[in-house]
Amino acid sequence: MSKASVEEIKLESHGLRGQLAELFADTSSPSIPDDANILLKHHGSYQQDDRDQRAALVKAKQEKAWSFMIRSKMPGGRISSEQWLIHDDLCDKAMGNMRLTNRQGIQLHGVLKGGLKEVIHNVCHSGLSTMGACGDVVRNTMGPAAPIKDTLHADTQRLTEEISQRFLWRSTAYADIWLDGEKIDPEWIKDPEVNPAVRQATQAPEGEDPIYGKLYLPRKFKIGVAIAPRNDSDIFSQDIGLVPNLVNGAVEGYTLFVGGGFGMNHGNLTTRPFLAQPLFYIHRAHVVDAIEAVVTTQRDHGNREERKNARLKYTVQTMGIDGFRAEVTRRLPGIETFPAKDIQFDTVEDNLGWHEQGDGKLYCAVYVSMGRIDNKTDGPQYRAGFREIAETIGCPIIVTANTNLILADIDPADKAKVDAILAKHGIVHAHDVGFTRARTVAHACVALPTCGLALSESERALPGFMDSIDATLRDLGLEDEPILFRMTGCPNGCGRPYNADFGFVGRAPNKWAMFVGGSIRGNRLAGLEFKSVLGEEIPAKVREYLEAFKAERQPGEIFADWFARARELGPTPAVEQFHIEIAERNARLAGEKIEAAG
Ligand code: SRM
Ligand code: SF4
Repeated sequence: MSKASVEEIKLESHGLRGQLAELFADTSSPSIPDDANILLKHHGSYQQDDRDQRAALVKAKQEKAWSFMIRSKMPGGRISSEQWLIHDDLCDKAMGNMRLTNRQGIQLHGVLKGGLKEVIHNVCHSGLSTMGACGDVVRNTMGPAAPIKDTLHADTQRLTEEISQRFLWRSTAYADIWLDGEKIDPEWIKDPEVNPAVRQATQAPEGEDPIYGKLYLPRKFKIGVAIAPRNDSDIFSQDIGLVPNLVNGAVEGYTLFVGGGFGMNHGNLTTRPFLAQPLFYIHRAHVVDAIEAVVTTQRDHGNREERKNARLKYTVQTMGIDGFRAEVTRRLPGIETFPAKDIQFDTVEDNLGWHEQGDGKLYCAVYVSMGRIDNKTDGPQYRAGFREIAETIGCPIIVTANTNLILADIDPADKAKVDAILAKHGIVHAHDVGFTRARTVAHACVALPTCGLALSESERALPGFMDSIDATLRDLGLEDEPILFRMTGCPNGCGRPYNADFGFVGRAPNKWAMFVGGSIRGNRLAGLEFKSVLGEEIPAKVREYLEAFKAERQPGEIFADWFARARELGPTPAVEQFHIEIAERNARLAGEKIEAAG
């Protein structure tokens, strides 16, 4: 589908309505046309087909095995136990499981066309929404996962909700199509604050969207908030990253970073990952207005001719950061902006295990393998375990950006009970794991069999590779080192591989490009080390780097800093000085290695 036609489809959609209601009422076909799928994304769903079955079905000249993926939006990853149980029930309408996403959302895969309306309806009635979870709009806003009860965490969570409110697309189409035009019934929204998204959407008047206009944004748009030094929402990979600044016990303002983004195409040097750059610091009262100024600058200046170059990162590069800043501040008349604060991060990891949260209660961050909540026959029974916790403990639950789960607000008297439920279902958390996967972040994007863009396996492959890599780490005595491993099934970069210590990027079945030299802090891009590595070669390749690290590291030096020193990149400096150098290095390596190979 060419870029122009996507723009035209949005323009003519009457507030993203199109023919979706009619298409989903039609039971004669299991699928919808491509142009309808483009609109459907804005409603939080994608049409997919089962890639495991595709070749055989095509060969037999049969219809592909069509189904739909549905993505629930939860600012800062917050979900109540009641909402969790509704999503757990909905797994039975999907593939029997759900997938935590690395933007703190939840995906259900494999929902059949006839069941989509019921599933979206139930997500909404749980008090969450799928509206704007995908499409050319602002997506789910990420925030610090830990439920610490202090001023900073309260404010960052409030900000994720304010952002979600402000940038929801406005049209009654969503309510008309999925909720039969139903207006909010207070009976099913226990706390109206819990579900501002649906409330606002159902009450919004038809007509041109006040922020997005008729064309919406040129491309998807992502926002994340983090509290230094924990960069758990990976802010340098976001279109806008935000970091609060505390003065005299109150949040005075936020530093904004702009123009991060990871999608690229193998061999297309006009596309590449970028880290976000500092824009400015602004007082708290003006933060959401400043975000709107960035969003509308992208709306008006983003590339609407070529979708591959339409993300904010290219707009920032084209305008230059100074020109971009000038345009954004022009849209904030009378509002003062200040130089960005110097912010240092130490990790993108989750703080796994049990912790005090500051109000006498506890939280427990539980490792979830690849974010897949299912009942494994030969492994953890995540679905049953978390269901039992939701039913018996009834605590708030938080999805982290590393696709782990936090059980929040636990009474210390219930700690043993929670541990017993987890243990009963074979779910270990950091205190029991004792090997690298608890310490090291290892994430893979979804890829096969559902992702239509996958060139290789990812979620189904990484755990196997990590078993070998874990063994190596233990063998070398490096099992407690913070090292970030990420994998994707194609260069779109959903698993955020380009700022990992090791990033594996799918090229073809059982072949990955291997990037090395990002950072556990999330503030450095990795470089392409090998254009194509076979799956069976991955553990040995990784071992070479780990052995060199062990031999050459200085006392206390982490992998990311050793790599920078060994490659004469220097110690990791502030992002603003470093990102251009690394982006250039990446482009040079990509040019030498990818282009040469064709
Ligand atoms: Fe993603 C498209 C899954 C986070 C960059 N992404 C897709 C689609 C929808 C495939 C498609 O377009 O047909 C994938 C659905 C697979 C499936 O079967 O579920 C998909 N992306 C995911 C998730 C589920 C991966 C995960 O392991 O959790 C994440 C959902 C987050 C959410 O809740 O919203 C997900 N995707 C990301 C991230 C990471 C992030 O946002 O922090 C990125 C890189 C950051 C960025 O956006 O630059 C990312 N996804 C992409 C791209 C490349 C965008 C670009 O600028 O080029 C695509 C393809 C596209 O948009 O054309 C894509
Ligand atoms: Fe699919 Fe590629 Fe994203 Fe993985 S990185 S989920 S293969 S689009």
